[in-house]
Amino acid sequence: MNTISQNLPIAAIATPIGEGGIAVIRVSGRESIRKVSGCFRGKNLEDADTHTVHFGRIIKKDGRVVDEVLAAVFRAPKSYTGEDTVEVSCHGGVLVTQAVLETILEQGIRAAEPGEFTRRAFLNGKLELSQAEAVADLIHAKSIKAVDAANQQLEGRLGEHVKTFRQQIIDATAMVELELDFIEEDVEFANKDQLRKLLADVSDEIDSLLDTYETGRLVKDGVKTVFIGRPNAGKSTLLNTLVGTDRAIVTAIAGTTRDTIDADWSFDGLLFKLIDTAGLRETEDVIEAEGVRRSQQAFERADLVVYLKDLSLPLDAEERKEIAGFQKRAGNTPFLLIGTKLDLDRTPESDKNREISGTQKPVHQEQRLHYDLQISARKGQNIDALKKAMKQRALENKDYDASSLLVTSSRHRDALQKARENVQRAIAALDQGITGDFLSIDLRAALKELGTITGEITNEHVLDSIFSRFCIGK
Ligand SMILES: Nc1nc2c(ncn2[C@@H]2O[C@H](COP(=O)(O)OP(=O)(O)OP(=O)(O)O)[C@@H](O)[C@H]2O)c(=O)[nH]1
Ligand SMILES: [Mg+2]
Repeated sequence: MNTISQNLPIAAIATPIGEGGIAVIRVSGRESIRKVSGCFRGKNLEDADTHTVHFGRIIKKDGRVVDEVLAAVFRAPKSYTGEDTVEVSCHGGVLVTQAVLETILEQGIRAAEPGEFTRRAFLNGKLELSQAEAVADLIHAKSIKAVDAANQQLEGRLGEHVKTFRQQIIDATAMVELELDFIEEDVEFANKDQLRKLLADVSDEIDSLLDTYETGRLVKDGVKTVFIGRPNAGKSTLLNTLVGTDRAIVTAIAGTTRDTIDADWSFDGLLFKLIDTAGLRETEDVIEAEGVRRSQQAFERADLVVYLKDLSLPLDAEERKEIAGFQKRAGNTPFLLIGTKLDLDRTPESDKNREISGTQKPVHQEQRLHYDLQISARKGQNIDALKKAMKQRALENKDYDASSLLVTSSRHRDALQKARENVQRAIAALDQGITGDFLSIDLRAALKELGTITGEITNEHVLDSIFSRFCIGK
């Protein structure tokens, strides 16, 4: 006998809708094996052992054959959901799969909601909430690094960390509350120094986990990388070079790109969401002006800014100011200053102009600009170095690999931050000699926050929002 209480059976197509070799229909819940048997001609599935596969036919009530299938039987609690489960593999056509599902539903089984199988797995204790979320992350992963991060979480490593923190706080709470119980007798059980150290350690550990969020977010969602610069600097050419297709229009006419253009590009397992923008200049043209406004907007939202400067043109004072302005406004956002068109000569004409202008010294001004790299997209010069620099700068040389545990979800980050705030409040209370009952309130609040990560503490609203991200059949 298993201890899992089984819900009414649900069914859904678990594979993408389309033409393929096979499609899988998943059925889970109380009496799901008996109910599927009702439309399965072959071995009686009710007699089948767990984890066995059986050939047979799905038949309508009137005896008409719908498809030849394989039915895999998993008995509770040893299944994904923890409930009795049948997975029916049928031929992978759109209509035939639908017909098999409908025939199964006619046996008194309900169509599943998005993520309902995983939700049941969570409710039945097969997965913690952070692991269930990792399943969605894994499915939606758009880069190998995102797959690695999701796998770490799926293995339960985040949950383990959080459980350690919880245990430490439970120990601290116990110390505080024991003292409260004997308050009348004026006994001091909790060694204040020991308690303080315990809490300070937890706070530090939560901090180091929180530190991984910035990297985690970039790994999971991709690095929003904006190319900005003057018209004709070679922004669109660089975007096309990286993605390997003519995604953006390139012409010798300044002001070619009017709207921002997005393209996904992966390098070394990391996803970059490249954004090509309209070249920055004052313009009377209403459409171009709107484009320039959008360039600025893209800049504001970027995780990585790449400013492109055409090396074949002189650097005027205005652009120098503009670059400095962008660098300043970028603040902590990584910034790369890239010289383009390295294959072209820096025209003597432009140097001459500079001397003639007289307001500046006749030195080659560009030498005074510190370029991170000088490239030629046309000749492929330094493009590999640029790719590496982009990755390095985006992750700010953070030391992490496939086995690193990263906090990738803002829900988890928020809970960790709140937990840390509560722990710090408790430390402050301790330092101020505030009584134990207040301390205990802060510590219990911290415990509650941590409990929301693993799902020990949750509510329907949170679960609905998490599982709505899933596909039907997962
Ligand atoms: N020689 C040379 N020409 C380049 C290079 N990169 C771009 N160009 C040329 O420079 C011109 C402008 O390139 P684009 O990529 O359209 O420049 P952009 O920055 O997107 O320009 P806007 O969209 O107008 O802001 C085109 O004629 C390109 O062929 C390069 O590395 N070397
Ligand atoms: Mg362009």
